[in-house]
Amino acid sequence: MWTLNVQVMDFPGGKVAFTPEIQFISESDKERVPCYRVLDDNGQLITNSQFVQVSEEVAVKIYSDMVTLQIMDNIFYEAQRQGRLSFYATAIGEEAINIASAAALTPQDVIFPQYREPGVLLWRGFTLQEFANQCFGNKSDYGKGRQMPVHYGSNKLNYFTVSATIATQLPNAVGAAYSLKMDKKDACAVTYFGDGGTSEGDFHAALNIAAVMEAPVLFICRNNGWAISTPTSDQFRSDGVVVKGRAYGIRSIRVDGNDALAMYSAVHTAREMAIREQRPILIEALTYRVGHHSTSDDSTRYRSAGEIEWWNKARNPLSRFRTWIESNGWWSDKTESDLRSRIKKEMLEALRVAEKTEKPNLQNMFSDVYDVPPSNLREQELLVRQTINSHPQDYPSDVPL
Ligand SMILES: Cc1ncc(C[n+]2csc(CCOP(=O)(O)OP(=O)(O)O)c2C)c(N)n1
Ligand SMILES: [Mg+2]
Repeated sequence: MWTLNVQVMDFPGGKVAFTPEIQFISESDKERVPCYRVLDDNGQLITNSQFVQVSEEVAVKIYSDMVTLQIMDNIFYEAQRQGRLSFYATAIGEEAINIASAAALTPQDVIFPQYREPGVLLWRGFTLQEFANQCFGNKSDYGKGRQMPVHYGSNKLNYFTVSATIATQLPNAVGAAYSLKMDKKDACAVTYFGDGGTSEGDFHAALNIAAVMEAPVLFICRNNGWAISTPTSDQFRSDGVVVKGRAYGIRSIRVDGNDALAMYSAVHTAREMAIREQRPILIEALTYRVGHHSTSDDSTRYRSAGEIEWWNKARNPLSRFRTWIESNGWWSDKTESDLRSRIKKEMLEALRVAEKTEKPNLQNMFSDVYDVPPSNLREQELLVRQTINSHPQDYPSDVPL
């Protein structure tokens, strides 16, 4: 406890009381910030929990989209293992964060994603065919095959294209939020990032400028315990991410990211506050990356298979939410098996179509940045064409020249 002197220093930043004690602010509170949840591990509603009611229609769509995302991930992952895709990253274990947060937003809210939130696009209506086209980089891919798989984007769905450079989307989101503020729009910007992203300077710069400019932006951190092989204990010494909000003057909440109902309620409430009060909000969603970081990683090299399995079984976001919708009479074994077989069929068909669709013309590698291509780009294009001509066997035959 501080002994405060009534005397104050009238400092440019406001009035500050004096104290005669040498007392440092503690590096941590005695107790960790609690985690908001609505459903317990078994999917039972916790008595007296506060939550935003969801209609049957929304609840069923949340669950169906979580299942769809899981099936899409499993099929794309296997396709990569068969050598049909160059790369893939699953969102397994993080389906509730993906889908329930998206459900709490409106289509006018502008999304600035990392790479593990394809569920937000799925919720907004991106089709399995559109996902497959991007992963195969074919001529129907909006990115014209210029990005790695899972780097989706959609103008129509207000979803900025994924950028692989960690945390660069955060300052962009604040700029977009400030623009929405100036235009007095009934919308906010929403940016997603991982625990690893909080170690980037961009995270801190973005939080600070958002607070100062009172920008309506939601910072949604998926704290899944790992940044590739780096555990959070090597990432920060604070009580996770949630406490960093206060240092920048940002209202913050910690949520059980595997509880779809809690995620929905927290994001819904945060969105209303962000727009009504014109302020940023930080949400730390605690979860676990059940999949490998990507297909370039084998996570059993740095964590036990037992730990992964425990999270997959005991903390599964799908089974928890399913128990709740079933208890409301909104779901059954029959709807589950119908949905799974329909989505699996649709996914395999989307994969088949995307794979046999022609690739974008080689020329697209050099266009769209400059009105008139500079000489170095023209030289590079010439060099590529000459090399292909002299070594045609080393280049894919399905890329039109
Ligand atoms: C600026 C930058 N540094 C390093 C990398 C390499 N990298 C790709 S993903 C990743 C880990 C990110 O972890 P986190 O933000 O926790 O997200 P998660 O993969 O857990 O969803 C790193 C270090 C990168 N893409 N960009
Ligand atoms: Mg992480």
